[in-house]
Amino acid sequence: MATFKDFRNDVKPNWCPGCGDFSVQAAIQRAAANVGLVPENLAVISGIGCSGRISGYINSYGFHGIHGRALPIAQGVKMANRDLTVIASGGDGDGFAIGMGHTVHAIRRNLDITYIVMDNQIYGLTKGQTSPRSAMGFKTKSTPAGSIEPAISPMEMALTVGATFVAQSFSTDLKDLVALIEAGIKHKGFSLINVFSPCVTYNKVNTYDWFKENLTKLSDIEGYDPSSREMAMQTLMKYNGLVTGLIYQDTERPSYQDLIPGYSEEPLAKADLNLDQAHFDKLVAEFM
Ligand SMILES: Cc1ncc(C[n+]2csc(CCOP(=O)(O)OP(=O)(O)O)c2C)c(N)n1
Ligand code: SF4
Repeated sequence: MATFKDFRNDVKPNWCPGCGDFSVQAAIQRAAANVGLVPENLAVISGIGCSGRISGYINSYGFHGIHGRALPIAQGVKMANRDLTVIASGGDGDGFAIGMGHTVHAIRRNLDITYIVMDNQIYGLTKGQTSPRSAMGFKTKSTPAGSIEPAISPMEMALTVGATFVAQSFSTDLKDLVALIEAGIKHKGFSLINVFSPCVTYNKVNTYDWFKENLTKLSDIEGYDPSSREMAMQTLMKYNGLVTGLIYQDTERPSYQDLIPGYSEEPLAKADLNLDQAHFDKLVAEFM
């Protein structure tokens, strides 16, 4: 059986000391081992950003894609090889700005993959511009007088577009984060896990202390029921999205792959795709 050490490689992360993304990397490695995966069964697909580098720091199959495009690639990987556990990952800019269209449709499509967003409320890699997760009034080089746009609420967005698994965590809550990633991997459908992962270099507002002061654990809210979409939405609105834990899970809805007529049990990646000459000629003739 693999341990989290088997998911380590020799690449030294070049994140700034103290960046929240270190814990997310460790959490993915631990969760993968805890659910019984081996590196050959896991694919980590990422977009572009500091957070996007994560796919290079985990010993598994990996693909460092292009900005905002982790999800189309991850869905393609899962469709071609349903035997792989697929984790897509990236920053809040990657998933909720340039990649938002993909995020919305991947959520409602409900393919069996786990999407982990490292949400630092800023663009880290490009040296600190406002992201769609930055609060109104947030000052950066791109909004020197303060942002005049309200922040997007990704958890509420996910609930409105038909999500079947919505969770949120804080990078220092390693135990909770590992448990949520495990639950996301086991969920039969699309799981979205938004992780508050502070950028210590450029975001001087949403710091570790700020999150500690402002986050509420759902496990501390009496009677919270993650099977109730209504309660999930009300709670998110009440706490301005600043809750951690399993927000919502629908265990009934089948995944995309379970619904496609004729979708083969045999992964496309393992199928013999060679065409003999007669079939090839027939195909060409059809298009002539
Ligand atoms: C098509 C495209 N547009 C813009 C960029 C520039 N760019 C690279 S990363 C990034 C945003 C990074 O922020 P985020 O996704 O939140 O990740 P972080 O670096 O904060 O982890 C941008 C705008 C790019 N690489 N490609
Ligand atoms: S710039 Fe921010 S997000 Fe990027 S590695 Fe440094 S602390 Fe992390």
